[in-house]
Amino acid sequence: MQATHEDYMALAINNAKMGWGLTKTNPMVGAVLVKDEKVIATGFHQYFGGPHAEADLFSKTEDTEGATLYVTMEPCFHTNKKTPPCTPLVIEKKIAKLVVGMRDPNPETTGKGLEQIKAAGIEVIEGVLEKEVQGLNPAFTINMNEQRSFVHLKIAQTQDQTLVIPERQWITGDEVRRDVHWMRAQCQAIMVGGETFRTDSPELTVRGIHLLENEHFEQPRRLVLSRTLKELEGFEAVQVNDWNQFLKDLYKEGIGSLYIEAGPNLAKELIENKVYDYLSVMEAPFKAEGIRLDTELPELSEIRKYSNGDRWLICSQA
Ligand code: AOF
Ligand code: ZN
Repeated sequence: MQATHEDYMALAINNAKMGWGLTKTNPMVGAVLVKDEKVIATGFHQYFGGPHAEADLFSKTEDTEGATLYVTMEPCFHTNKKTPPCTPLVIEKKIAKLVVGMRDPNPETTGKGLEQIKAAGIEVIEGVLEKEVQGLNPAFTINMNEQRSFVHLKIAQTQDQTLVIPERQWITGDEVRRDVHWMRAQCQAIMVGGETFRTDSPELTVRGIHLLENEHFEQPRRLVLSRTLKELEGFEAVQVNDWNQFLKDLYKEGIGSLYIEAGPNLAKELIENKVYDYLSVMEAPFKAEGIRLDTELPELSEIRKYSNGDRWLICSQA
């Protein structure tokens, strides 16, 4: 059976994900080159400041004439940046067809890359697996459209919404903990409230995943929301009066994505004021006495299950 555009785009998405935790405020992008129904080469944006997916791919093959290039996102057009634009490169390689999942939300490129590629006589197909491709980089899209940091809010709870069990730091099991470290790695800053900081003494570092061995990986900044704490070795105490302004300021400092691990008070404030773009509720399969979340969870869009009975309840605002 012949592979479809969707099949190759799915492969490009898998390639894009290899840049997880390494592209920082740049999007994860993957590419696949196909000729005579064979995959000739693949590529991805490997790290912030490094070659783009297209440049990575074309560095691996000369056999490009007449081929079809699949890229998760429109090739970049603008030049005032760290690496050369991909649009002229794509044209120079004499491919016959370009298939993209989405346009680049960066207004410096949006639509312009595709226009120039079409003008060069290359057939362009857009919107293949668009929803999946959009899901790769929700933070980048928010950054571009709203010039603010994206917020991934995480809470951990029991089935009866207890967020704090006395004398116990982790509510959920090892598999969730590993995923939490991958989530932390995806952000440029991790935040907790002062209360959680005092009771849990969290390290707020990425640990125990192989990404740490990559020379391009950098630990996120560690922020503690507190009006009283001041000197904190390795942590930054921050105060927030206006969340929207705070997120804009963070973005200016190079934080495209903020991961907030909230306790009961902070979670209530953020949920009730809708200060999150993506909410992950990590839920353990039991009930317990302790401090509960004193507000309703928003409607959930997806539920994933772990082998020990833990569940990952996801709510996306977008
Ligand atoms: C692509 N392919 O793999 C990526 C793209 O500073 P630079 O040179 O790394 O450029 C960053 C911009 O390039 C980013 O804002 C976005 O518009 C685009 N990202 N484009 O063709 C890629 N990562
Ligand atoms: Zn590019």
